[in-house]
Amino acid sequence: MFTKAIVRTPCKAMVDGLSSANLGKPDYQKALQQHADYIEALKECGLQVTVLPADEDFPDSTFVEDVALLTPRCAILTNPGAPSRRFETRSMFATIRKFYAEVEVIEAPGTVEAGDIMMVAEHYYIGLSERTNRTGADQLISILENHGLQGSTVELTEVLHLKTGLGYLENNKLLACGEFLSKPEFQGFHLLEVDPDEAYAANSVWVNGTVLTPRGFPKTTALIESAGYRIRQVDVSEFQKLDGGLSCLSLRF
Ligand code: CIR
Repeated sequence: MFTKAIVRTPCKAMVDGLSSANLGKPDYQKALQQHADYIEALKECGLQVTVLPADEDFPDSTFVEDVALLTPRCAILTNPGAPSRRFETRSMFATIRKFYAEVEVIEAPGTVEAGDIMMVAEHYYIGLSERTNRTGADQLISILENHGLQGSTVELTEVLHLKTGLGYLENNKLLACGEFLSKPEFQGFHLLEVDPDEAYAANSVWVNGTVLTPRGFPKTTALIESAGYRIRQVDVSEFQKLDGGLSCLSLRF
């Protein structure tokens, strides 16, 4: 069970965030409203939410998930592979120190963005992507092992981050789309196959028994419901325009 979450209010500069989505620029006022509802959804799932102020220096800084990995045993500050996001970690360090006595750090030339990391109990799957390199993944695995946890890497070819196409819903159930459906490392899971038309909804998030899903993806919502989960839909259309999914908007721990 998670008890806490960290989020960051989107900044006005988000309209200039990184994107390959071709869905147009986000509407900032709408993004603020959607972000407020996202916070409400986390609270409904029983989490105490720390809301960090908008940081205009970093257009993508609302996607806090990428800059840290918070586990039950240790906290790790990442080193984002996107140059414009690299120093988002500075202010996150101070925040994390309030919750963890020690913070481990991924160091250059290693890069890691934690959207590439999927936790399955004590095992962490790490996507090798344009943002997370082998050196970063190796550093991460050795930090995890020092804390009695394990990690392994997964090659990505089609998506931005590992969790762009995967969502672990606990109980061995894994939402998966595209390239992940056939990867050998995931064949032991009960795969819930996300329709390619609704690929964005593969990034749904289990929070204490409820699954947060993006609004507007009825087939995936029905699929998750039929697997026995309670659903809380959240409209995140303005974040989708920046390639950001539901998981990217919070650190849950
Ligand atoms: C980026 O390209 O870095 C942001 N526009 C979106 C980050 C999404 N984060 C995630 O998937 N974990």
